[in-house]
Amino acid sequence: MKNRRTRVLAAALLTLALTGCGSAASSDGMSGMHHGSGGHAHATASGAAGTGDTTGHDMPGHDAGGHDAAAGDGLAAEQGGYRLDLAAAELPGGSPAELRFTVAGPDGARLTAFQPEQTKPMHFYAIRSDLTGFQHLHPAMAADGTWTAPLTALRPGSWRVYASFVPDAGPGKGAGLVLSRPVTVPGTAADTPLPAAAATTTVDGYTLTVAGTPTAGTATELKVTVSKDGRPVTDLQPYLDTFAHLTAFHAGDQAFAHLHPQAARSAAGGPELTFHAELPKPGDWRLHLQFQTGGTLHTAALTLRAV
Ligand SMILES: [Cu+2]
Repeated sequence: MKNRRTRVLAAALLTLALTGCGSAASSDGMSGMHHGSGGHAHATASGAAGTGDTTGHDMPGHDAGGHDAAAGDGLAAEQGGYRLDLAAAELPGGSPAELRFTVAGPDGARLTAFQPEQTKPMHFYAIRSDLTGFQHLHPAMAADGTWTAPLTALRPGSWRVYASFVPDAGPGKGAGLVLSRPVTVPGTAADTPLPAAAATTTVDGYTLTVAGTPTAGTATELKVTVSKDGRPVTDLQPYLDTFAHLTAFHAGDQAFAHLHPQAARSAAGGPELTFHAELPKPGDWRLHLQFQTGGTLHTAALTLRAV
């Protein structure tokens, strides 16, 4: 299985290289940082997968790739010697809460050196087990390596929080990682059924239409078209150095994927956005697509089925 997995990844990376996904970099002084290598490495950096967290998710049948699959699904708390530690495994519900966390490096010391990715040294996400309540934050780090994520009110239930970053020190320097841990919010609240897979969704008057069916484990091109009142939208503003930011969470186990835009500022501000989908496993994924117009950030959600 490992060889097969390796070949699939090699093919995916070749595709990415050829299509220039990694060239999404930027004219703002970050060009020394290869966006592609940082952003995609979470799908390729294998090794000590799944060692830090054995609770909170099940992986029925250990699908294709066996434990290798964990390397690219964001469900491990530790990978390549880097470990995410939360100050609390339980947070109060119903009101904003600050979650402090740290990243330990392979030498055991707190990591304080991070490379910016999409303009930020740390991208932090929270999602409830029913894939509602999406939050995407950019925490601030204190000098001692303690990050603080200001979460908005969480509904009671089981949550998962993800830290996506690129170490700038240690053996994993320059390779992007996504680490996560479960967080419990005491109390009871009903789960929201996952909306059925659909090609279209609407947010704030904008209609987004997704074309393309991702195949799990391979790079698939996904086109998103934005319209408003039946007309193509062309005034998308850059957000985090791209015209849209797309993350996906897998129904059932909350596996994570960040879909990278094919082009950043070189592209027009709509109506069409192209992403590389690299979804690590088949099934339903809840996509959260963030884009900006007129200085306002919009977050659209859509269920997409990977085969
Ligand atoms: Cu972010």
